[in-house]
Amino acid sequence: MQTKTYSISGMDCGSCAASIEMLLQNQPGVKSAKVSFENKEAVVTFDDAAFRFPEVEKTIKQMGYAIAEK
Ligand SMILES: [Cu+2]
Repeated sequence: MQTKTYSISGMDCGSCAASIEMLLQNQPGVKSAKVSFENKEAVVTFDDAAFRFPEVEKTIKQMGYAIAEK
């Protein structure tokens, strides 16, 4: 299990943050996810064996946002 902070771009309100947070929480291997609109970042705790960052990145891009490793 590990926790990483990612930067998120493209959010323009708190509900953007809430929808990204929900999406992250539903990804394979994710134990918890917290997205902050103010800080433009996401803190994600996940199981390395199951978490697939490239997939997550693709899904978030399809929603109109971008996520990047810090
Ligand atoms: Cu929004």
